Amino acid sequence: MHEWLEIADGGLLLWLPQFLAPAEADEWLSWLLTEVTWKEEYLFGRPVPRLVAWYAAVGVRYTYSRLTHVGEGWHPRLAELTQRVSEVAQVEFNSILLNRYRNGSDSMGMHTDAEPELGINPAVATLSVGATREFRLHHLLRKEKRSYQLTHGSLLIMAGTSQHHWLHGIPKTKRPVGERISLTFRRILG
Ligand SMILES: O=C(O)CCC(=O)C(=O)O
Ligand SMILES: [Mn+2]
Repeated sequence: MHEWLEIADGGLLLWLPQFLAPAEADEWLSWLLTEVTWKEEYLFGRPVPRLVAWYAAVGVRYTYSRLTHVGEGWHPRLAELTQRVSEVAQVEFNSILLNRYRNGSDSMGMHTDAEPELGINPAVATLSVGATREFRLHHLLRKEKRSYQLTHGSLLIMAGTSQHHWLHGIPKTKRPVGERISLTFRRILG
């Protein structure tokens, strides 16, 4: 099966740079740009530096950074993609948080995905399409760092104890970059 990489303190990573073939990734990028209703999200009265969207079964709720998303149902294409990613991760994902980084000024600060509704050692899978952006992982206590270039069509899965010991995020860049969309798959416990 797939080769998971062990990182400090029981974290696990699976990196599949070509999860989607280039043509399939191109098709997803244009579909997501046109079919998804992208929203601005506000945190403490200020817009976060990216656009977001959320898909899950009706009524599934996810709260992060004091924002609650409630599922309004699946698009069949996204349900099918979730199934594909779930098979690789060996986890039944039931939601997707999508992030759209319009340019190098859009970003996501270092954080953990450790919300209680994800359970103790959640797997979180990130599928990327569009421009390549850096994904950073910093150990919370050690000086250890890791960095992945999340390329068009790539899949990165964090599992094991990753969310207890490692922060992750997408830094801003001054390099001119086009749009990137990440689809982050999670299992919200009922
Ligand atoms: O865009 C990414 O690759 C990271 C997204 C992320 O960490 C999140 O949505 O929690
Ligand atoms: Mn995250």
